[in-house]
Amino acid sequence: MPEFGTLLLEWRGDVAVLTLDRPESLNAINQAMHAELKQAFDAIEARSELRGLIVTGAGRGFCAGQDLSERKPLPEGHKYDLSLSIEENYIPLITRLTNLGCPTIALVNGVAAGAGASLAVATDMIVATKSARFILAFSKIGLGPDAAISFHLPQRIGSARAKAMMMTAAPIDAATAKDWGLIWEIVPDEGAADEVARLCKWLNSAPTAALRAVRSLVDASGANDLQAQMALEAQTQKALGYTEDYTEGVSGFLEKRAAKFVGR
Ligand code: T3D
Repeated sequence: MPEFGTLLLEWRGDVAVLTLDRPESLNAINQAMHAELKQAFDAIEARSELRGLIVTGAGRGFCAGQDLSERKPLPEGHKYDLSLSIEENYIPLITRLTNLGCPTIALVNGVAAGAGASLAVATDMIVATKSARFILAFSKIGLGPDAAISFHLPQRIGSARAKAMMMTAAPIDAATAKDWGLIWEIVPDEGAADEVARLCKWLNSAPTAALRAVRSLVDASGANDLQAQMALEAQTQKALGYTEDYTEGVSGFLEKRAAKFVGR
């Protein structure tokens, strides 16, 4: 298991728990964290049995986005080319997260701002603590949205709310985020660790291939027409029908006992 300075990566069974660990800056992503995120994803993707990923933050924040102390104004006549960092860091990060062969969950334990909010919204499911806030802070520093938030957010909450969130950078609290369908569940502030344990237990005993199919189907539905989507559902059920978990799930039902899924 690699040792990191800006992250913690631990395994709970076959579930990876990735904790952003720069609490003094609300887990803002600096160059060191970008590099370690790449190594962490190398380790996660290399795992032979992978049944889930939970991303969370240390301290009172989830992630405050790009570390702005690395974007101090340059001498006269010089400017940053921000596309370099986005292409080098954020696009690979979001691509790897959304392509992972297991369900992904963000446990948003505090403020999620800028690309930190983008990271959370790119997961399959968000659970947030009561005092969590989502702030699309980009416009506050004269930037537009990035790290795929302009793709994911309108899908989650509709374009009117997404545009207003991105234009105003107004903080959205957990209750409003739940009301808008951005997050699945709210847990007490002091309950984040228990929630990670509960989610790990669920993911370690879930039919992983079936959950992965949910993401693939829902993601494909935006581009498919009805017939194409139903055809994809049929092909997906064909593949799932061959899994050990389907045989076990039906056996469990018929024998009136809880199914013991192995994730295959
Ligand atoms: O550049 C590129 O590569 C392009 C890609 C850009 C992607 C982006 O993410 S752009 C958006 C960057 N993020 C922000 O603009 C958010 C900046 N932070 C804030 O607006 C506020 O900190 C929060 C609303 C998130 C939280 O406010 P609050 O009052 O709860 O906490 P605070 O006091 O502002 O922050 C606590 C500490 O964290 C503070 O340090 P200090 O004063 O105690 O030494 C603060 O400076 C630090 N911090 C917070 N966010 C960042 C940060 N340090 C560096 N970078 C940050 N993004």
